[in-house]
Amino acid sequence: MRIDILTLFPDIFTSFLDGSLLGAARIAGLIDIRITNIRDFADGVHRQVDDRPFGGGPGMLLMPGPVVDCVESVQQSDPLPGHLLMLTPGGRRLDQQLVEELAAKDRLVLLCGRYEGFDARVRQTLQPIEISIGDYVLSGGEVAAMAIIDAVARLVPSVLGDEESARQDSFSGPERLVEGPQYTRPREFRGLQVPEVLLSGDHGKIAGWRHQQAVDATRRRSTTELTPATVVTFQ
Ligand code: 6GU
Repeated sequence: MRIDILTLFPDIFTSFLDGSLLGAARIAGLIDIRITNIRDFADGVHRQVDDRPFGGGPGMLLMPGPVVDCVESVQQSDPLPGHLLMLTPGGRRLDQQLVEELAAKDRLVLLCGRYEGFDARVRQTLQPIEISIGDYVLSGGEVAAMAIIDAVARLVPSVLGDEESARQDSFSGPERLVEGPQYTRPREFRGLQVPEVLLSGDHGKIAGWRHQQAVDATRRRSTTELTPATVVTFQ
């Protein structure tokens, strides 16, 4: 799979892309990730990429020229055109279903915005797939791009090394359940015991227990609120 990242802040990605999982996947040739600085496509001595919105309003918008030129140049750098993803809070919300769809593609082009967003003609010209990672505001698309790349890469065959671990992850499988509790040694920690069933060796029973735990965890998850009672104090 090839992934292009188009950004005004390429440095943000360096340690992320060289890190353990992605670094190894890139060295092994499983994923080809390339970064392009949108500012390289700006004109003039100032290499301006942003300007104030017509009609007034806060902040600065990304100008269409550098962004569209950058996308066209990156797309044309490979005979296989990529699915163009524009990272913006108004886009389709990322979930594991969308991650699976993206992981099935051979090439993705991730366009990161900054400032208050893109000039609307970027969308009109490029017709990207707009993606958001949740209903909150980030300062730019870079953190969202990293979330997408991380989630997609672990579904690319051989990246994890253990395909079974991706299948067992939260939100995988038809029910999209979160994972229930898991335990390792020691068998007892501060008086807390590992559930007997996990030590039983009965794989059918263990699978049934885990499924029920996942159903319970999925139901509990959506109702947790921040209250004074959720602050844990230590003695
Ligand atoms: Cl993709 N971009 C920005 N700026 N904020 C976001 C987002 C993206 N997804 C959620 N919030």
